[in-house]
Formats: sequence, C-alpha cells, structure tokens
Amino acid sequence: MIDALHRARRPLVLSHRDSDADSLGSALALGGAFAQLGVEAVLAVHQPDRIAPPLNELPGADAVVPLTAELGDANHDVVFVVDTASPALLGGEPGMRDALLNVWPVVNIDHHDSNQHYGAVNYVETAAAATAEVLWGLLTEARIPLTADMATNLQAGLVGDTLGFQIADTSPRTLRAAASLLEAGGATHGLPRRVLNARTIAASRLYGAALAAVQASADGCIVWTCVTQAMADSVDASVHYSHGLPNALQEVVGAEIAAVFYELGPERTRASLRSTGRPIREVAEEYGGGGHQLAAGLTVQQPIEVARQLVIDRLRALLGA
Ligand SMILES: [Mn+2]
Repeated sequence: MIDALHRARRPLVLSHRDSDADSLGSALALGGAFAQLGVEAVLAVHQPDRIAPPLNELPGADAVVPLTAELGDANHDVVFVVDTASPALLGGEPGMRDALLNVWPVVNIDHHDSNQHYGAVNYVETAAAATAEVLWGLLTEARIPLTADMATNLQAGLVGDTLGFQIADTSPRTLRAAASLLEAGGATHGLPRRVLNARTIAASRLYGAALAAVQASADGCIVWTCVTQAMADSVDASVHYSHGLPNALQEVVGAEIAAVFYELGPERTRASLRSTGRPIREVAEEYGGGGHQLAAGLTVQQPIEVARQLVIDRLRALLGA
C-alpha cells in the first residue's frame, strides 16, 4: 500500500458524491500528501459546485474538479478512491464511472465495512472511525510529513465522522491520530468544529421546524420527523439532509432509533437513520441505500408520507414492536 503511494506519478483522487467532511477532507489530505512527494494529483467529485460552506472552505477545496468522462482522456497512471464503499457512490453516469475505474489501477482506501473491495489494491480498515484515520496511519507509516493544511483536512474528517469524538467508533487510536494532527498544526476547533455544527440562519429555522414536528412510537423507542418542501419554503431554506437533525433526534430520552425524512420531490424521499445499538443498515439496504451499522441512509421513489410509513413500519418490525 505504501508502495502505491510512492509509485504514483499522475494520480487521480476521487471520493463519494454529496461530499462530507471525511470524504472531502481525506481526498484533500491525500492530494496534499502527493504534493509533499512532488507529485501533482487531480481531485474530482460529482458536482463539486454543490459543496456548501463550511466544507468548501477546507484547504484546497477550490481545486476540486467535477467527475466527468473527460477525466478519462487525461494521462493518469492510478486512481485513488477514498471513503467510498462502492463505485456507485461516486455518483454521475454509471458508464462514465465504470470507464474511469477501468482505465487505470484503482487503489481503494476506506473504513466502511460494506466496502466492495473493487480496487486492484484495497486498504479497508473497518475498525477505523474515519477514512481520515486510515490515511493518517498510512501517511505516518509512509513517513510523509503532514502539513498544517493536511492535518486540518484530516481533523475535519475525524471530527465529522465521529461527531466530535462522541460516537462508539472513537478508539484510542482515533484520539492518537487527533493528537498527532494537532501537533502537526491542524485545527480541532475552528474549521473542523464548524464542519460539524455550521448552519445558516435559514437552515436553523428549518432545523427548529423539523424538531418541533418530532414524533415517537408509543413505546418511545423510535423517533422521527419529516422535513417537507412546505417547511423549507416557509423559512426560505432548501430541503437539505447533510447534518445535525438525525443526531439531534437521538438525544430524545428513550430513543433507540431516529429517522429523518426529507422530501426531495413529489415522489422522492430521502431517509437518514441512526441507532444507539441495533444495527439499521440492513433496513437502508433493503431500499437500495447503505452506510454504517448505526448510521445509514436511503432514498425511495415515493411521496414522503408513503416513505415514512414504509420505513417506520419496517423499523418497528426490526425492534419487534
Ligand atoms: Mn467516512
């Protein structure tokens, strides 16, 4: 694996669509590592123009290019894919994606236990709390010095995926990585903290409306809310599913499973699921989604009310209620 890092001359670095702090921070840090080796990497994600503040303020984020078929015309020699369990999660046209991944050898670096091992090299550490933690280990082992910007990008990934070192995946090694990133000049507060918590005024109002609409099952074990287009319109926000709400619902006393439904269109609903212990990824997978055992998501081509009914009934069955 260390070899693959050192051998790359013209690497292409990809990470999943709907960038989060770990996918983007890891891609940017890997780009920084190549720069430290004197190698210029091209970083690409699906629709980078949609990356919103503060994620687009991560050091180097302005250099990320769109994932397009044209990338296949460039003279790369290897493709690094980070934080992406399967090629489909890269987004974009399947044909374009498969073509890109078939031109050059693929190095797949990840921490999801659902990773499909689609690379020529697969470096998947499922015990790691974030891909940023995997990369930190790799770069340390490869003795590639961490710049302050690389450290900030990796720290954003750690903070993002562990919700500020709160979730159970946080291990002594995660905290050692965080300490070493601090020593390298990375920020733990500031940008990484904003990555976790930043919310515009419109999004804050939408968050409030969604919390006010929270519902619970009779036994209180399942809590959910719906973020509808009408709610978003009333506060001049867009229905946005990136962060905050699913974790906030988990704070409800007695809640074992939290679900947030987002009305993306008249017949298109996204659901984000969180669990305190009972694995819920299988439910997401039944609807073509995925994620982690305790944090997963899915999108169904159904009106929000239908989707909510379907998924909540399924979660009730899961809990045997
Ligand atoms: Mn991740």
